[in-house]
Amino acid sequence: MTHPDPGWTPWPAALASYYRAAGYWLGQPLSQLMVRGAACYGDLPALICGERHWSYQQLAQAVEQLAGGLLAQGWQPGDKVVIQLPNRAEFYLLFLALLRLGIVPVLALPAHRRREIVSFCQQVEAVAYVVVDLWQGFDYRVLAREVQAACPTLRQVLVLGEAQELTPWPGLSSPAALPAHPAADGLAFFQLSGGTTGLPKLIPRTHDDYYYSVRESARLCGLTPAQRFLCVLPAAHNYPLSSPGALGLWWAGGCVILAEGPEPATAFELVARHQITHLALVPSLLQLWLAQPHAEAHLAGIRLLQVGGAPLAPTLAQHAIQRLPACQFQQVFGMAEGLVNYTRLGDAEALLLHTQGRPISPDDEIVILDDEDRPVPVGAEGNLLTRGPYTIRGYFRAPEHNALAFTPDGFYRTGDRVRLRPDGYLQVVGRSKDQINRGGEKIAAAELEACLLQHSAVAAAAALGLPDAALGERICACLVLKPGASLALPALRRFLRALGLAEYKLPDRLQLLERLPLTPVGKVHKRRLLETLQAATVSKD
Ligand code: OOB
Repeated sequence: MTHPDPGWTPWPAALASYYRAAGYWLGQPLSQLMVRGAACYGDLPALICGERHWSYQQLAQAVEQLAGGLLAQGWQPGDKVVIQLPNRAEFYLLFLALLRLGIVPVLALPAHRRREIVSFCQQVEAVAYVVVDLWQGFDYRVLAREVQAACPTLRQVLVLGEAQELTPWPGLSSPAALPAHPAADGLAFFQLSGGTTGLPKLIPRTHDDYYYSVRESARLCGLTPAQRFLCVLPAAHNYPLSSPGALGLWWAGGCVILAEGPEPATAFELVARHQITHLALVPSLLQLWLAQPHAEAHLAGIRLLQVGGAPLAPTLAQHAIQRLPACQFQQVFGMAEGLVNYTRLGDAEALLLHTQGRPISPDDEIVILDDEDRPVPVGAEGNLLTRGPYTIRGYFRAPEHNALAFTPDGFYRTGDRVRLRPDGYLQVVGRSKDQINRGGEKIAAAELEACLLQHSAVAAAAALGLPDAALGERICACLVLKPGASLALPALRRFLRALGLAEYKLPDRLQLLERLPLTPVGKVHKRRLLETLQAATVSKD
């Protein structure tokens, strides 16, 4: 019998056996996390969302019942479903129920819009799309109708809240008829890549690989049932989901408290009300939070403060360590494709300030190469490549891109420029990939450029990340207009919004130019462009 191409690349059999023999892959699906949670931690608090509370026992039961409800609606193991929910308990309930059923979710972010969602639905041939009715002034049902019109495979749009003519959130059903847990070496769900290409790529994660990263992250972060984690970043993102994130907390017996967003006033209130001990922030949020009046009083109960997702200035790290002396500070340098690095609890201050930690696993293979793929001397700067027990071997259904993003022997080209110190710690010094990191949110320059070029006034376009004191980087659209055409930033943003591009990808600044500088091979010379813009800004100041 021939098997249809699953669209994703498993690890070679010999390596898979090794990861199993080494105890990294336990052969348990992620859905066991809740079964184990109920057995080990029963009545301890597991999840709080607004006024609603779940113990481990209750959460496990709610997941099983929701899974029953989904089955009753005709959802089946192997189906692919795009889920886009804000930080509400239903996100976790649904995610865990889908894992339990072997239904494969794509974890979209609330900020995504038509362009991204249609692309996800089409790539996986999703049979369902799950949204909230309204959130932050945006009506996801309107988006859902547009998505439905563009995606013939979608049979159902499930709505949390007022469903109108769409399908309401399923009732809970007896779990008696649930199928067996899914196979641990199979596809569990899709994370999203920050991307470097015109369309966002999907990251296939298996139960075995993800569960390993969750357990080890929880262990090396010293998590215990006493830990109370406030999730302020989008819950679907790899960092607050698994590094160690909500899943790590549930492995360790702690409690996850959901915040709908990262605004300091609401977050501080939740920190106090729920005696939060653990936070995972991006550097721009850390800076914003520390700048609030009485920040150290609000954060005095925090025992573990993680910062990652974007470059962190050592001065800001030092500031945090000084102002929160009772707290363990940790840098996290990770990627949805797999590899996650942490500084370790108890590391010397120099390591906490000046490195982005070291990998989770002794079998995370790290290679630093120059631009000709030759190894650099120890401690020298180069391109980070990695391979290991929880780093993917290829994006979903993307053979051409995979040939560029992975070496023939399976190393992932992260696009990050780093130094590997003799002690195994990494320092991120920059990136070679054409991506903008705006406060931890990743924007593929090529995707934005493809959208810019669709505007009738635009002859040539380049998207750049300009250094920014608050966000790390801001997006600048550098455009050459067609003769006689004119375009201003508000109109450009409106145009891109109408194309269905997520708000965080819209340019913060528009720079009109006579021409774009080119490299000898005719590509836009982004480094030169950046230098020109920075020089112009400095001379204006
Ligand atoms: C996390 O994951 P992604 O997939 O949103 O972004 C990954 C990229 C990295 O390749 C790197 O360019 C950048 O984000 N990055 C950092 C960083 N952490 C991530 N750059 C400098 N310093 C850091 N500490 O961002 C992510 C996933 C899991 C855990 C933490 C972050």
